[in-house]
Amino acid sequence: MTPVPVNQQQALVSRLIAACGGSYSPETRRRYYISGPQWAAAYQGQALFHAPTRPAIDFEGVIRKYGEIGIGYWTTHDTDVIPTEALGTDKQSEIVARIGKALANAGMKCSMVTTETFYHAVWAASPAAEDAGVRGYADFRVKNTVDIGHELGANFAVYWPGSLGYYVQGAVEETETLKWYAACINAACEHDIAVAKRKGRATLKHCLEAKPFEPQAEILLPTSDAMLAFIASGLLTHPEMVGLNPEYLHELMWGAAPRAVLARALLAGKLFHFDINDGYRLKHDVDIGVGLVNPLDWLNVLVLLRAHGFNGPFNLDYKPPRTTSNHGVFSVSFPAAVDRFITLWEMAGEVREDPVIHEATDALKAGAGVAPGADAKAIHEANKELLTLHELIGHRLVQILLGVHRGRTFSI
Ligand code: 3MF
Ligand code: MG
Ligand code: MG
Repeated sequence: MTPVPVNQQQALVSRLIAACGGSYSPETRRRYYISGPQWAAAYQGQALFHAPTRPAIDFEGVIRKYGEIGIGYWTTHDTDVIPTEALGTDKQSEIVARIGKALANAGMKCSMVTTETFYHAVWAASPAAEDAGVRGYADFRVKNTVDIGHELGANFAVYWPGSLGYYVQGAVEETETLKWYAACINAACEHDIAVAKRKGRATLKHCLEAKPFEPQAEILLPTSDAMLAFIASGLLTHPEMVGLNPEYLHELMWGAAPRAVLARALLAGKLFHFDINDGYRLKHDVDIGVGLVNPLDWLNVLVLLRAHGFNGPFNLDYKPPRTTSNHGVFSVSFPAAVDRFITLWEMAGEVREDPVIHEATDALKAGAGVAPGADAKAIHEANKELLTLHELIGHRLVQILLGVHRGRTFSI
């Protein structure tokens, strides 16, 4: 192939992504409760060891592009769009009004707002620091985010306490820090109740998001299960308003089975919101697009969620790789992530109706019909042929993922 000059590269990328096929129309994409974060599209490729590879892009640009793709909802941190020094001022109202206009022009809604409590130097000792001044400022920030959320018509507020932890052991007393953190969540919920009443709106759903490590060395609420215990600990004044925003990769990062994490959240009635992405077990937060690493596990996750009537929000919290250009972010990265999600979601519907899986599952539940008793050997002997169905179900799921159940075979 001859070299491709830079002025022809976008056209090539656009032609090849069209050649991939498998994409849905913006109208179809809008039927799913999928949200695009401001920070995901505006991510410039930087990290501790990485310089940015993409120029900055403002919220008007992100919202317009999301609208064109057919992403129905937008999410943001307070400081993704409002400079820290402008928070709570007239400048904030001005920016929020501009956001409202941009969303209306793009046919989008704001579904979720979140407070940045990890980036600014003020959070060096976490939002639940020893100093009452820091904690008072944290209360201001989460309450201000609640205000922004109601102003923009959001229904969810997310909290990722990434800086709630430490680098050196013994410097903080964990129970004290957790009580202070609970007081901050309480401040947000209590403020929400007052604002919602004044505005005649429902209160927001407040969602805690866990990540096991990074940016702190040790995190005080490292997993969704730790957060369930925190919600039920008696420290929250409104535990009914607080649930979870699990992130797929954050659970893989500590070695969990994300689907089992989600199952525990569902049983507790606390699966409120879900950050969707992909990556590798026991590695750092690579934030790869949904389905690019673990499509089979993703299929199974969506089977579980469909079985329990969880229809979203699904928040595209991933980072377009630093090899992708700004043109690529909106021509490949976001549309392809949405389309993989929709395909996996619809496939999960097929799994739920698959006659082979139905019959195998029913047979396993019917068992051999031996009377319950104390004879372990007899029980196993009676059931042992049926148990092969576990592997058969696994095979069938892979067939569905690969399209083999529709007759796709290879002959060589
Ligand atoms: C970090 C995250 C965060 C949270 C966000 C929402 C930057 O790994 O996942 O995204 O999702 O702060 O509260
Ligand atoms: Mg993450
Ligand atoms: Mg996240």
